[in-house]
Amino acid sequence: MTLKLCGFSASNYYNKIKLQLLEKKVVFEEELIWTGEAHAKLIDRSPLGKVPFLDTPDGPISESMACAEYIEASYPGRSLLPADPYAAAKVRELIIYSELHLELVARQLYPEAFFGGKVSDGTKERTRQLLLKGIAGFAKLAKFAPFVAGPEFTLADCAAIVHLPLVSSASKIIYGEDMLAMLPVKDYIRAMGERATVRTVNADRKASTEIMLAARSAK
Ligand SMILES: N[C@@H](CCC(=O)N[C@@H](CS)C(=O)NCC(=O)O)C(=O)O
Repeated sequence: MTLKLCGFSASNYYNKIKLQLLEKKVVFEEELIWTGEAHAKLIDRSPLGKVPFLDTPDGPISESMACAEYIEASYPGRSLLPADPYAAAKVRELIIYSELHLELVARQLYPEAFFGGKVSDGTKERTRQLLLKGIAGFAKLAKFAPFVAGPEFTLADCAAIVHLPLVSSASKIIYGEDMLAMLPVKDYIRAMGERATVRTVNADRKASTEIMLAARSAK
């Protein structure tokens, strides 16, 4: 059975795994599943109803970090995690910072920033404080030399490439200021955007985002 990546290409977490698979040249299929889809299609395979999830010969795996670790262990070819335990821990640390302390925090702003909704002033202020803290921490760890964890492309890049632009644009839209502007994120994203794998992910993301926004406005 061919490994199957399930979800939709507008999702940053889906794209983190898609980028990993493309970079490693793993043969995989994609199954288009929107969140909120029929119970059996989604919840039975991803109990919190989130994407991405993988369909593997052994069964489904949800949560992108668990998916990423499974892929690294099952398809050793080109490793996106350093062999050295400390270096590998530093890659995992960066992923946690970019997700738990940046993206997940900025996500509070998405309803207003991207989907025409409204976010309360209280949420905006609390989110701003958490982002200031998260970004200061991330800034201490991120190398951008030229990759986010140092001289090699790693799983931390798969995460940074998909998450950082969302944090930048959400903060710009809501606070009138790109809160990542003091980091070389723009140059990094531009350079990463030249990789064939990132071009593929971005092209699919744009097409999927248009479909998602059209479906939302038709509701
Ligand atoms: N911690 C999860 C986050 C995944 C996530 O939030 N996915 C979004 C799409 S980008 C989703 O499925 N949202 C629907 C929901 O939360 O119900 C992971 O790493 O896989």
